[in-house]
Amino acid sequence: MDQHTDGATTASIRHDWSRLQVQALFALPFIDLLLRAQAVHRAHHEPNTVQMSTLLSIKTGACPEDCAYCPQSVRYETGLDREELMSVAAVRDSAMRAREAGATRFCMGAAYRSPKPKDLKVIAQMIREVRALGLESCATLGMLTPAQAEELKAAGLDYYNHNLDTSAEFYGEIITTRTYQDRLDTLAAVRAAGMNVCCGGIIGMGETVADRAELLRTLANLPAHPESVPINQLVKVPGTPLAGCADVDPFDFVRTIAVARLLMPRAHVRLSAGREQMSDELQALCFLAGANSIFYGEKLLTTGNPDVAADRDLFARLGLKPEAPGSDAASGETTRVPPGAAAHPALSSTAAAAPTP
Ligand code: SAM
Ligand code: DTB
Ligand code: SF4
Repeated sequence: MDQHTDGATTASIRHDWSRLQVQALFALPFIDLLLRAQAVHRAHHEPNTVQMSTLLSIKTGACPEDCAYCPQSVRYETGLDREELMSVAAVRDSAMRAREAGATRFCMGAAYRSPKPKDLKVIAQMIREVRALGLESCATLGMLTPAQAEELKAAGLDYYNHNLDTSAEFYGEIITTRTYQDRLDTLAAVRAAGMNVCCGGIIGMGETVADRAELLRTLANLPAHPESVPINQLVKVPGTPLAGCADVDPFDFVRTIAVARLLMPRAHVRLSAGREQMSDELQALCFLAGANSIFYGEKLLTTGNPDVAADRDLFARLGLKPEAPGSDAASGETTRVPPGAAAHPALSSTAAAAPTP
C-alpha cells in the first residue's frame, strides 16, 4: 500500500506534495483520473450532494488593482456601472431572496484592494444580518490585516474567499499591483482569526498545465487545506486584457477539478465561474470528478450564471441534491467514510491511492 494511503477507502490528508507528483496526476489517462477522484470523493463526502452559495456584489467596479481577468479593475474599459457600497437593508433583502431560492451560503464580494475601516464596520453589520437569516456568511474584500480578519470573525463571518488564482511563477503576468506573498499573508491572517478559508483559482488565462499543478500544490501544501476551493473558468469579458484568451479544452478543466479533489480530499471543490458557458454534460463530468459546490443564482458578481430553473433541472436530471448548511465548516481535515463508500469495484482502495511519480 502506498505510504500516503491509510486505509481501504481513505486517502490521508497530505501537505507534502511535490511538483512531479502533482504533474503526474494531471498526466493520468482521463478515466483513471476521474475514477480515483470519485473514489476519494466518496470516502470523504456524501455522494450526489452539492453545496450551494449565492454571490452578491456589494461594491462594484473602480478597483485600483490591475487583475487582467477582472471587469471591475478601474484600468479597463468594460462598460461596467460602478456602484458604491450597498446598504445593509438591500443586502439583507438580497440574502432573503437567495435563501428562498435554496442557497445555504451567502457570499458578499467587494471590488477593493483592501477594505477601509469605515466600510468594514458596515460590512460587519451585513454579516450579522445574513447570519440572522440562518445563512452561512462568506465575504471577499481583498487584502486584510490580521486585525481586520479578527473584526470580521467577531462579526460572525464563516468563510473568507481570497484566491491565489494561479501559480506563483505566472502571477506576475496577470497582476502587477500586489504579490503572491500578499495573498498568502491574508490567507494566514484569515486562518489565524479562526475563519474557514475559501481559496482557489482561474483556469484559461494562458497558464500552462504546470501552472495549474503549482496552484493546486500550493493550496494543498498550506498548513491546513482550504475548506472551499473554487475552480473558476475564465469569463472572457470584453475590454479586459484576457478577453482574447484561447478556450480551455473542457477535459483539461475537468482534470483540474479532479486533481483538486485528490489533493484536498475534505475540501468542497466548487465548480465556480464559467458554468454559463458549459454544457450540462461538462458540468456532470465536473461533479463526477469531485466538484461538490456551485454558485447558485442568475448572477456571479458582474457576469451571468445559469438561472435557478436551469440548475434545478440539471440537479433533477443528475439526481443531485443540495447540501445542508454547515457540512464542511471546521472540517478539521478528518476522514469520514460514508456507508457504501467505494462499493463499486472501480472505486476501490487501489484507485484511491496517490501515484508515485
Ligand atoms: N477584490 C477581491 C479580490 O480580488 O480578492 C474580491 C473580489 S474578486 C472579483 C474575487 C475573485 O473573482 C478573483 O480572485 C477571481 O478569482 C474571480 N474572478 C474575477 N474576475 C473573473 C473572471 N473574469 N473570470 C473568472 N473569475 C474571475
Ligand atoms: C470565486 O472564486 N469566484 C467568484 C467568487 N469567488 C467571488 C467570483 C467570480 C467572478 C466572475 C466574474 C464576475 O462576475 O465579475
Ligand atoms: Fe479588484 Fe478583485 Fe477584480 Fe482584482 S479581482 S481587480 S482585486 S475586484
